[in-house]
Amino acid sequence: MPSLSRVLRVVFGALLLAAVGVLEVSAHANLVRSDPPAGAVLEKAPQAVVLEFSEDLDAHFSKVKLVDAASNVVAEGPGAVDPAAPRLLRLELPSLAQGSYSAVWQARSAMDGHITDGSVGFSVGTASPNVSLLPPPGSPLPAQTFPPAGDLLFHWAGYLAGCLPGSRQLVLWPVRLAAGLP
Ligand SMILES: [Cu+2]
Repeated sequence: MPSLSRVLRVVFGALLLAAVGVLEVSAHANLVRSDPPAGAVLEKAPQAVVLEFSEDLDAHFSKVKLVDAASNVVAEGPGAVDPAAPRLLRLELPSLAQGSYSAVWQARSAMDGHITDGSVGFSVGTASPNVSLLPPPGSPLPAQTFPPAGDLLFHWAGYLAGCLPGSRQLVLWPVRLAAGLP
């Protein structure tokens, strides 16, 4: 039977992995807000899409385009990151006909270079029958859902191994703990 201290070590190692994983996810440029908001049905066509992220963007590798319900590109982008507010990515729009649209974005964190992507759907006029691009009401934004645990661990290990000097020991530490090694 495994000793209590061995069990505690395994639990502690797992908690450490989870905690660092959460910190790492929060270090991505995640979408926190948009104008128009996801799923909005607007009477009046917006003149721009503004996306707000959880951290500063790398202006050279962050982009957004607008597509209609048939996936035709309506505004090519790439949009612009405001130097005075580097968490904002803005796309100026042509005048939009009634229908459903999706702002498809890709953001690169200026902090750690990680890339995130997603889309924000909205409609102009009455909600069109072709609403497949819109998330159902109440559903979480893709950017706000938690990535699969496997991704998380891989990402976390890669981040530590790649970004931090001397991090190999830190990466292996929970594993060694769990195995009961010194
Ligand atoms: Cu990251």
